[in-house]
Amino acid sequence: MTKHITLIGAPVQTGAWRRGCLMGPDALRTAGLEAALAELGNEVVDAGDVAPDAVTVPATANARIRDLDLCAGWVRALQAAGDVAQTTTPIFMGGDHLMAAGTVPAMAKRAEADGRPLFVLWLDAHSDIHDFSTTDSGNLHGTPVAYFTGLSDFTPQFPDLSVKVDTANICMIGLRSVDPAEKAALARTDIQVADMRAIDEHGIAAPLRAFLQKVEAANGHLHVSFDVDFLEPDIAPAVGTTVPGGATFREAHLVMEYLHDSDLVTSLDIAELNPFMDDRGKTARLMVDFVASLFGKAVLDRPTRSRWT
Ligand code: 6HN
Ligand code: MN
Ligand code: MN
Ligand code: MN
Repeated sequence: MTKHITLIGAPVQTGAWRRGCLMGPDALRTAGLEAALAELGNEVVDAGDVAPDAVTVPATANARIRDLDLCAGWVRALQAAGDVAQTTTPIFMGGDHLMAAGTVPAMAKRAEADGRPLFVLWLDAHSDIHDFSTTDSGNLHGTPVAYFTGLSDFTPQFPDLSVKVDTANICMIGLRSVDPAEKAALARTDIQVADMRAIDEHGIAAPLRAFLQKVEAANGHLHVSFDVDFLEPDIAPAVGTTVPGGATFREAHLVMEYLHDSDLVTSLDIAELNPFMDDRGKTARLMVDFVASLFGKAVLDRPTRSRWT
């Protein structure tokens, strides 16, 4: 079925310590994202890049937090940018993972307007569930989950959220670097977590299948937030926060195929791509390949939903 896809560039890099994620959207364009999706029969529009709002916000008690004004400007601008994609499938081309503090609330609002709950699949080495007081690094890409779930208060620096994501609707796959405060925060929630150990023991399909069945049963919207560091650094070096022992090509590819076959995905983030760290564009090209698989590139056609029910 033809999907109407809107590409939205989110060149935010102030959430990360290493600079370079601002080139992420252009690297994905250069690697041919639009053509790869169009070739599969999708209608694709590149809406260009979002720019951050110019805002000055009050300082937080934690003096380590970096680039707070610019980060707050990005969160505001990306929440508003989600509105342009009301009836299409947006692909938000990041940008560091702070982007999700903008994109996920926008998609939650959209789902609510549709009378449906939003589910979030978080593919990442990290849980990104710090808040303004617990972050040691001061890098705000480590905080979006605590914000969009309402687990911590981020006001008045970030907008007050009218719609929050229910923690029961979140599944994190690929975790292998979780700070102590994040571990404690996760333990207090019902977020489903499949860390790398669980994947080694049971495979990557089992937790994904269980989650997709929940999304389906609830008739939910599904937002996928794909942090490049979910992947093994050997195959995806273009990321500032590499952690060894990530998802293999085969594992990540299977996730993409399941997501496609489920026909449940309503929006996608591509986060943390830092082209400055890439090896002849190989990570950008790999991400294009994965996104193409999510949107229908397959060796053999399988009936929709056949792989996970
Ligand atoms: N990401 N937990 C570390 C921190 O600095 O708070 C790493 C965060 C990584 C964020 O990968 O999107
Ligand atoms: Mn640009
Ligand atoms: Mn992340
Ligand atoms: Mn990460």
